[in-house]
Amino acid sequence: MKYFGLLYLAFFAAAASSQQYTRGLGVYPGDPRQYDGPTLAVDATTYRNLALHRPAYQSSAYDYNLTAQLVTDGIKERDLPRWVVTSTSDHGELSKSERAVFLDDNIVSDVSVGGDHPWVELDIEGGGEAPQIDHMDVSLRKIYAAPLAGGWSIVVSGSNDRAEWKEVGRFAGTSFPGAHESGPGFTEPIQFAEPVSYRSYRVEFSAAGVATWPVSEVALVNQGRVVHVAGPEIFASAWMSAGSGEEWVSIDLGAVCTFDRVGLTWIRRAAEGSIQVSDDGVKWSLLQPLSEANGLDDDIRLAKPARGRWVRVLMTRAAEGNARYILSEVEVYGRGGPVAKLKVGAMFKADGALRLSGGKWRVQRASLVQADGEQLSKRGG
Ligand SMILES: [Ca+2]
Repeated sequence: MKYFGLLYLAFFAAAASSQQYTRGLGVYPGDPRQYDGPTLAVDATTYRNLALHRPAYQSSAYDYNLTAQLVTDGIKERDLPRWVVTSTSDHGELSKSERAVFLDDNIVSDVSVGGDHPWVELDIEGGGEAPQIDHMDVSLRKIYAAPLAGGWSIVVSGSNDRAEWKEVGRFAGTSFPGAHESGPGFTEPIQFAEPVSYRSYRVEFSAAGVATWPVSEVALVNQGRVVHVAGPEIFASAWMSAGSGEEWVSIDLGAVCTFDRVGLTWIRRAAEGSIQVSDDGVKWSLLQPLSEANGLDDDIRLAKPARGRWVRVLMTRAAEGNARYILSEVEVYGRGGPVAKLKVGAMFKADGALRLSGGKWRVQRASLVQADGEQLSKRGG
């Protein structure tokens, strides 16, 4: 029996070492004859924007929304995006991974603050008017404390300059709810005396004898509806760096291409930098320095056509103090690079059914689609 087991193991090991677990990244894993999706083929003749929809990479990004992939999505924006800064009385400004901890609609994730009258703060930065708010729901993880002699309170203040604060609402309680109930925490509603639209809100906690306040959510509300100021609900098609020193965005064109024009659509430009080219995305050579113009559109015509697979925008100095770079689109005009070849013909079945496993259709951001659903679902539409 032991001998048989060894033999079996040896056979299994040999079979496993010859088994093909994957055909490679991006390769259809099933029978190629059943594949109805588009295939990529190099187009060496058409003069076009070679960067459109190609993968883009970054030295850093301020948050998980303003990322490099947005510089090749074909959407050019002019308006300053909106972003948030959050901080607490004892941690200071929160890092990228913690920034949305009390703005993420998740009452399980929290940040703890302690000390005398600790607070959490959110600042709405960037473009657009600050939204109107008339109510705030403040959620805390469970606090186990005996009924408090002096009670406890939450005070919400607003500010537009983070120097002068004005109280907009408060909650006062005598004990902490939920100590004997299930669930991770509790929420206290704070109705404001009147609607306000501040850029910053500070939520301060106080009670004698409570050392730690686990703050899990601060929900801004207007007329009964939650107002999101961060996260995926706030979309702007631009990349914003985390820092303002040396930063870069690079694009993989997919194959060695020839190009003679690079377009940059800035929202907040670099004062100094360059366009670089590479065959491997590692070793870069200078194509042309960025212009010293003040405008937000750079239309860079190269003195002679460049060849390479990778293009990089290197930023070395910010235009204004330590402001982060914001770039909405990078276009690289030339010839070469892969394009998607559609497998047309299999789209409609004889009974009129629309097959989404092949044919001339694609997934697009809703803002780029002009036609309505009825038009889109028609044959040849
Ligand atoms: Ca864009």
